[in-house]
Amino acid sequence: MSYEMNLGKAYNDSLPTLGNVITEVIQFFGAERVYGVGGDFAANLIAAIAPKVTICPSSNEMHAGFSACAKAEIDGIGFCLSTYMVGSLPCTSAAALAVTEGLPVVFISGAPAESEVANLAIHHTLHPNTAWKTEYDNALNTFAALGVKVERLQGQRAAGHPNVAGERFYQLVAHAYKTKQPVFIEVPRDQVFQKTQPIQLPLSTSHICECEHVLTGAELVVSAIIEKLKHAQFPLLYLGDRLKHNQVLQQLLMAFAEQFSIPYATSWFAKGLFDEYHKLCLGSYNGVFTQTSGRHYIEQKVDYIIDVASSILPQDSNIAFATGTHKIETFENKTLLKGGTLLEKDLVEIFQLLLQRNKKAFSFNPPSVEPQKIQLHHELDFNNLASTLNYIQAESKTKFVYLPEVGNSYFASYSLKVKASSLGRSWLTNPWYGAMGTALPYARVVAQRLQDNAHDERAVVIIGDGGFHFQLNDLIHFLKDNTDVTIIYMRNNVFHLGKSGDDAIYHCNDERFDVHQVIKGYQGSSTTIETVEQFIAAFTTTLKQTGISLIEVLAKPIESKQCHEIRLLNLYIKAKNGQAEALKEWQSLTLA
Ligand SMILES: Cc1ncc(C[n+]2csc(CCOP(=O)(O)OP(=O)(O)O)c2C)c(N)n1
Repeated sequence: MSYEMNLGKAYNDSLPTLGNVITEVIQFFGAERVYGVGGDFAANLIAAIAPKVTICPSSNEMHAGFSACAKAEIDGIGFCLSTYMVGSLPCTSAAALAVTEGLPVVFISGAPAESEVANLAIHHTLHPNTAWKTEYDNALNTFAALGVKVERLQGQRAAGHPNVAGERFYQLVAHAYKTKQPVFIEVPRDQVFQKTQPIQLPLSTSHICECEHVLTGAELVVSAIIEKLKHAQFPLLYLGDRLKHNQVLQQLLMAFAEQFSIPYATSWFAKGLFDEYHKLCLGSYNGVFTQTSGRHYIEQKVDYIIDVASSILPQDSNIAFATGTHKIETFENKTLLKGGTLLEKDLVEIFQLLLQRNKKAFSFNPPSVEPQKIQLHHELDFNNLASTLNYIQAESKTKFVYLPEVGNSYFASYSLKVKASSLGRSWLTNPWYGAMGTALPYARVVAQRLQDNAHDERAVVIIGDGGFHFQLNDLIHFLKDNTDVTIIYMRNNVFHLGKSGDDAIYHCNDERFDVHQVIKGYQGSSTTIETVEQFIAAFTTTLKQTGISLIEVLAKPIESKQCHEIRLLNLYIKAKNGQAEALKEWQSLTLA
């Protein structure tokens, strides 16, 4: 039976193809770029999507996945396109990152045509030659095992009835958007140009969860907070990373802080979401690891804390590595507003009411900030990298968007003081999952977005040599995209963070390696520096350069050159292991 005979000609004429719907849904969610790698099972998808949405090729599928994660971080949703199995399986690393960091990333994979799924073994499937049956679902099962919602779209089942694939695609993407979790969708290649039921998209993404906020009791919660504020003198807003996708809530929080002069601090994982130069900002707090001037105020003065959108389950690195020094974690007079509902509608309601109902304003005197001290003739290393960059950022009109890579660079970056950028983020990594290999795929996306925004802002990657060599194939994309990036290459010739012993496995580089030849190949500029003064000059020069600029810093993998955060962590581990000297020093640091 034809569609026409079943549902009428007019309806039949209105049917889009699945490829049309997929493209429209991607556009509806605001993704003007998708990251991916092609392949025969993805060819129809590419043909359908590419005329309207740019599909940026990545160096490999894992990097495409990481770039889609970065896109989700800065723009609220990311799409990654790959071919069947051989392409989708390398994305599992990025999918695991997205699960952990709470990122709505849609992994779309081409798949065999429905008519191909039978008894013939298909290339790219997992199939030893001794197999006695075909297996098509390994990728679906693998993503499902990570806790990801998965589905293979299906074609027409009843003759004359158009398929439901387009509607399913929308619902899966909406699920990712609402829950801030990745989804994995396989699209049989023969379905891309088939007709599917037409869908009417909501007016905008903000209409998606309209009827789904069913929690009640906000008035009562607000009364309790107002009562606590009445008795407080030095309240604090402590802001967690679940805020990262919710600009409405971010704006409400800033309005609340400003209207009543209540200072705020972020958790480590929420670093970079708010302007750390704002007069109410006490920086990013993490117990003994905090170096900002706000620490003393938080630990000595604050008498009431509203803890907003931090993790439900305590996360070791975000609570001062469970050293017991995170004063906010153990603070008694605190209201916890974790936010449980879709798009944090419960928190939005609470802060809307608080803005209306609270009457008490406070007078906040920001703690005095000592001018950044730098020693121009000292060697530059991890111990003074952050303070030197802070010195440059304070003076510079250009706003830096930092992309620290996991390794010593990641830890050193917590002492950076960041300015607000047009991205709404000025410090971007995967702080909780902690995967090495993401900084360049992330920086590529950031650099593209900064180019679109055309403000005076710069992507700044801070990366060890091990980390750099994980992913330098992604440098080609900066050249192709004509985007600008400054890379601080902290070269110590070893995988230093976590190094225990001197086995061959820790040696990630070779003394003879000439990074300048590599950068030259990508038409970039590079230099090697030794002192703080040379670094400042070199870094400032990169801000005027286009394309890739790299500064090679000859870092020494020795204790005295490590950043404050790592030295403290090592001291804590030694103290825990019972070393008397370390124990004494640790106690003197934490008993204050
Ligand atoms: C994908 C992945 N593999 C391994 C690790 C473990 N790891 C964390 S830091 C690190 C070494 C980093 O070395 P490098 O990039 O040279 O920076 P450095 O610590 O020397 O500054 C390793 C192997 C990880 N976090 N992620």
